[in-house]
Amino acid sequence: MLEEIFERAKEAIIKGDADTAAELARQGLDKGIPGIDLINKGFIPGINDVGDKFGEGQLFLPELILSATAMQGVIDIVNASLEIGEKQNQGRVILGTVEGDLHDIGKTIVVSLLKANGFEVKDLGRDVSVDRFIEEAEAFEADVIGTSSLLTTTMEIQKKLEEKLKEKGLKGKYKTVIGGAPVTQRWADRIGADAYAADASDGVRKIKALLGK
Ligand code: B1M
Repeated sequence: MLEEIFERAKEAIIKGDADTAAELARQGLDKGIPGIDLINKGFIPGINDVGDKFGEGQLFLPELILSATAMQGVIDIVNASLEIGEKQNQGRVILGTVEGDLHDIGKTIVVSLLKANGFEVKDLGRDVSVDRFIEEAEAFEADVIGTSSLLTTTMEIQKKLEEKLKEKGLKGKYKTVIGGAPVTQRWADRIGADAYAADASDGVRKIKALLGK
């Protein structure tokens, strides 16, 4: 039964069928399937398949946009189902997608899961400049700056953030966590980020570890 819902969820995203995807998300939640499982095991494999086909030239931008829209609808439904964690003192995190990058589906999942785990989170949205990350971190008195990058060309901004933090003598003040499909532990080591997170659950785990929780 579970496998069937995951498979249908994947297919709905591949077809860019927003209504069916939303219906499956609601059905899955009603049946007690954890939202994060629905996303990780059903909808993400769908959007990854679309991404692969787009990369291979088998799908084109209009189809990619339809699938992305269906995915966004599902994320809104699942995020709304995640309750804000009771303990609100886990730490303060600002999170955004880096400058030049408009991909925000994954970043938004990370924001919701952090909130569900009792973090205070400021979502800076997408296309966020290095200067803005730093200004917002200062104003929010953040413990952690999280950046998401989905394009190989925009990963460079994560490096620039590390450089700017060093330049301003702020490197130790904020822990930095990086994520996004092309991002790796190797990249984190290379640029001197404090942690790399492969997915939203890993993000929560890594941020807790960085803050000694
Ligand atoms: Co675009 N896109 N896209 N796209 N898109 C990719 C990234 C691409 C790999 C597709 C491909 O060619 N195979 C490719 C990049 C190639 C490269 O860089 N080498 C690509 C391209 C080329 C483009 C455009 C240039 C296309 C064009 O216009 N010709 C354009 C760029 C626009 C821009 O940003 N300036 C573009 C546009 C779009 C849409 C707008 C249509 C749409 C985005 C809609 C939106 O986000 N609002 C879109 C989509 C949907 C994708 C794919 C198919 C799916 C991305 C996604 O949402 N994944 C993507 C292919 C792929 O990644 N497989 C692709 C699901 C999401 C849950 O995963 O974001 O990885 P992800 O997040 C995960 C983890 O990475 C991690 O946790 C999340 C949850 O598990 N994570 C973090 C992410 N951030 C984190 C931060 C953390 C911790 C964990 O802490 C700080």
